[in-house]
Amino acid sequence: MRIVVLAGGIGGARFLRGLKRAVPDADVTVIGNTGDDIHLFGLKVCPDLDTVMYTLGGGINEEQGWGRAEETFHLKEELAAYGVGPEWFGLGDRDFATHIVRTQMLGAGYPLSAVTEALCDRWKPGVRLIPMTDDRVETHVAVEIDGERKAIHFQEYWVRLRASVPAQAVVPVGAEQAKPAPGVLEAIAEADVILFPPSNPVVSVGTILAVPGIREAIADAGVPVIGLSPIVGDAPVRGMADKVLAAVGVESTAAAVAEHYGSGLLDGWLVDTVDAASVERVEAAGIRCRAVPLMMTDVDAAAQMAREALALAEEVR
Ligand code: GDP
Ligand code: FO1
Ligand code: CA
Repeated sequence: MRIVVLAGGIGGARFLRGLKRAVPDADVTVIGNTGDDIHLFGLKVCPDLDTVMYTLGGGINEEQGWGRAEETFHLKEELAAYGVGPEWFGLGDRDFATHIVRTQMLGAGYPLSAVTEALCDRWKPGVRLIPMTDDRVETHVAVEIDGERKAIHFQEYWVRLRASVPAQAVVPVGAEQAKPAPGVLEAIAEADVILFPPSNPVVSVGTILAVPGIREAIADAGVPVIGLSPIVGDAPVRGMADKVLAAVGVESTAAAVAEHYGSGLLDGWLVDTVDAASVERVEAAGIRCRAVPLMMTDVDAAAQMAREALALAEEVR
């Protein structure tokens, strides 16, 4: 079975680990979000690609959900001693090596997709991980600070400000001109099923869908497209997805997120059992819906979610 998954960072990565356990023989292609990417200290950092790569490759800091296990921060401390920041972004020593290798390869002329493949040669994530595009896309968030409206990098909004000010708009800068990376449209066209894991609908899945051609390819693939809600009990399970959902005028409920994707894209949607009352509303929007446990408390729980998603795919096929 060929499965395509559109993934952000932590939510996507933990779901993928479950999917691999549920269907070890499946051929899984992951289209990764690169809108969170940031240049720091002259290095290109790709948080969501790395989160997927480290999580599936066994190198992730489990508690944190991002960054490397057994990490140290000597380099960051030395940079800070020179007054070189930003101090608010925690790049560890082990993680730095990934960004150095990536930046070196990009500088030598390799596209990000080829670089990602090379990094995965080490981590062996067991999936084919492709960035959504080789072109530069950077998510910016419009905020008002001290009466002044400005656009800041998504990481500054998320990590430095902890989404503490309202997001007035979320803009994937460069997306309109971006082309899907090699293999993205082919994987979608050849998929037997397409999954939206419980990733952020705006700044993860939404950014991937903003690359011209990807949304259309999914809608035209003619195979079941099944999503899992990242919103449980009217709030994100972790993070601040409610803040960016508000920016696009979507309430933080499992049903509203399904309607936001819409029946033109989604064939099926899983909500958590605590949101069972919203099944009717989602089905009224033309999307088949089931309520099942959606908390990824461990890999087995995530695997069971993957099985439910694949079962729903068979129901709508
Ligand atoms: P990020 O890039 O690290 O923010 O990760 P993603 O975009 O892939 O996923 C973020 C989303 O995952 C958040 O909106 C969370 O609500 C959601 N999430 C995290 N853990 C769980 C879980 O156990 N169950 C569900 N249903 N959603 C989760
Ligand atoms: N998230 C944080 O909340 N604080 C950090 O200092 C931080 C550093 C960081 C470094 C590398 C990396 O790959 C990810 C990192 N993240 C950090 C997570 C990540 O930037 C965000 O959680 C996601 O991009 C939000 O979607
Ligand atoms: Ca992310």
